[in-house]
Amino acid sequence: MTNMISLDALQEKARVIRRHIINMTTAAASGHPSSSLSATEVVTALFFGGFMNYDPRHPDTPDRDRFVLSKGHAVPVLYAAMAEAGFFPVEDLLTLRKLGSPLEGHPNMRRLPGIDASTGSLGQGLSVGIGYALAARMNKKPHRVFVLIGDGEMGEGQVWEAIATAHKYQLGNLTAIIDQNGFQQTGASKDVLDQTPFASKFEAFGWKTQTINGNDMPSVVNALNVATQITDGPSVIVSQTRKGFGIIPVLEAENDLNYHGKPLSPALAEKALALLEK
Ligand SMILES: Cc1ncc(C[n+]2csc(CCOP(=O)(O)OP(=O)(O)O)c2C)c(N)n1
Ligand SMILES: [Mg+2]
Repeated sequence: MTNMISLDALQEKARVIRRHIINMTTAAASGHPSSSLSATEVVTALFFGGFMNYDPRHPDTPDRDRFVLSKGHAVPVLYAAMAEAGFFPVEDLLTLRKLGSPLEGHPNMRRLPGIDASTGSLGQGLSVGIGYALAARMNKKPHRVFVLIGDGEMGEGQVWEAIATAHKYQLGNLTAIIDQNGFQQTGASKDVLDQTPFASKFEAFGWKTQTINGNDMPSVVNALNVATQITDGPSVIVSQTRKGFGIIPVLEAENDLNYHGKPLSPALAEKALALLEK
């Protein structure tokens, strides 16, 4: 496995990744920092906790594990992890959303080596993951597929078709993670379309489930340990998080705990970075 580091180092890496997220979205004056921050422990553990096989020098190696960021708007967290992993220079993070940069506002697999799926149109990532998982089985390859989905995104009907399909094919090489941060674009997920509890619904579709505090690194590492041991069918981690985790006091002061699709102003970014120092 690539890049397996200790729990303390993982927590420190998550802090570094949060700083990148703030810096790159503020520099771009655009993007989705709060959606990226809720998923930071999960993405950090996947890339640096020894759960994913990848080679930044050979990003297309066929035996790599696949990561599909279905909630593609949260791509700053993925770019930050990829830069830290050595896929491209950390300085390039500041080209986010700039004309000509491969670091587009949503992941584009045709522009940036190491991106496994072009996403941004919500609802499609689990279907892509199923394709990868079926291909691995047909090719007799042992790699795993991880798909990160938003809780608002779960309102897309295609996701539920994919959930049924993954069970039909008993895809033991597929792990889904729901980033249940409680918000989506227009408000609280429970007000827009309450689909909780997620776990019992997945169970009814034949999946194995775990529900965890997804901003607690030890819980995330433990859940990924369990999930990657499962080989007889698909499993999901319902990762209960907070949007903007790490800089919540800043969002509270702005009276907007969702803060969807808004970068921090340079002044607010300074406050956020100070919070992340502590
Ligand atoms: C098919 C589709 N419809 C609408 C959008 C616009 N959109 C971008 S982010 C978002 C909210 C997503 O909420 P959630 O999945 O909970 O992600 P979060 O930002 O909370 O992590 C929406 C509706 C989109 N990208 N794709
Ligand atoms: Mg959400």
